[in-house]
Amino acid sequence: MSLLIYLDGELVPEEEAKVSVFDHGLLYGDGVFEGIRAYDGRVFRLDEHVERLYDSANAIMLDIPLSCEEIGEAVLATCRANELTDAYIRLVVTRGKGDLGLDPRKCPCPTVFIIADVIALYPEEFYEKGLEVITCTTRRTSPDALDPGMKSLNYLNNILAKIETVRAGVPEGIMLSSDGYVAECTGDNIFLVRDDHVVTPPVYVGNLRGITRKVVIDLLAGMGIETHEELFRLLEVYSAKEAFLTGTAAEIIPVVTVDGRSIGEGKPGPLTQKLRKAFRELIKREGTPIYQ
Ligand code: PXG
Repeated sequence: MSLLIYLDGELVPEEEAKVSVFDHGLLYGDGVFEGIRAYDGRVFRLDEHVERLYDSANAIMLDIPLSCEEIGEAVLATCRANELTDAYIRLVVTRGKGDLGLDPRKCPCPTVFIIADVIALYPEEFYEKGLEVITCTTRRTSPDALDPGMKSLNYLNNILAKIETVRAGVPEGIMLSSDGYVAECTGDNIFLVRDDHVVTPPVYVGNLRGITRKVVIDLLAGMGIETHEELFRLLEVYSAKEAFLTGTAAEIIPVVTVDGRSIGEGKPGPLTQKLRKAFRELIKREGTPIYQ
C-alpha cells in the first residue's frame, strides 16, 4: 500500500513525494535527520529527537522553517495519515534546492520530509543469542573534521564501516576513533559491563549522543548502577563481563563475540537482559500519543 509522506507541509502519496536533483541534501549530504520509533500508538522520546534535530541543524547553520511544536505535530500527523500505531519514523531536513556550487546561500528553502512506515524489526534471534560483531578498519570521523554528534546526512563514514560488516557476515561493527579508542558502532552506541559499574565512551571521542544511550544510563541509575563515560580500547571490550548496543532501531541488543573473542560467558548477560525488560516496560508507559 502506498504511504503518505509529509513533504514541505503537505501529505502526499509516496509516488509523488519527490525532491529536486538540485537539492543539496542529495548533492552534498547537506542536511540533518532523525530516526524515531512509535510503540503502541505513542511516539517514544519525541521531544528529545526534535531537540537533537534542532541542535544538528543549528550546528550546520540550517534554519528549520517550522517551530519544534510544528515539527512534532507533523510527525504525529504523518503517523495518523498512515494509520500507524507502531512505526519507524524518518524525519529529514535538507538544505533544499540550490545550484551546482557548495554555497548554502543558494538554497533559500530547506526541504522537510517525514516518512512513517512499519518497522522492519531485527530478528528475534539477535536478542536471544546475541550479536557477533567485528571491529571495522574504517575509523569514525574525527570530531575535528565533522563531529559525529551532529546527525547529518553525511553517513558515508558509517556506510563504509557497514560494508565491512556485511562482507564479514555480521550485523554490526565497532568503530574506533582515529587514535584507537572505541567510539560507537555503525548505527548504535556501545556499553560494557564491568564488576560493579557500566562504561560507555564519552561523546567527545566522536559518537552520536544517542537517545537510547541516555534512556539506558537513566534506567541503570534507577537500578543503582553507575555508568562511567570513559575512554577505552579494544582490550577492555574483549575482557568485559557483558557488552550491549543501544539504538532506536536495535533498542538494547546483547553482543556475545567481538572479533571472534567471547565476551563474558559468550551469551547474553544478566544485566543486558534486565535492561531489555526495563526498556520494554518503559516504552509501554511513555510517549507522545498519536491519537487523542
Ligand atoms: N550512533 C549512530 C551513528 C547512529 O546512527 C545511534 C548511535 C543510536 O542513537 P539513538 O538516538 O537512535 O539511540 C545511531 C542511530 C537503522 C537506524 O535503521 C539507526 C539509527 C537510528 C534509527 C534507525 O539502522 N541509528
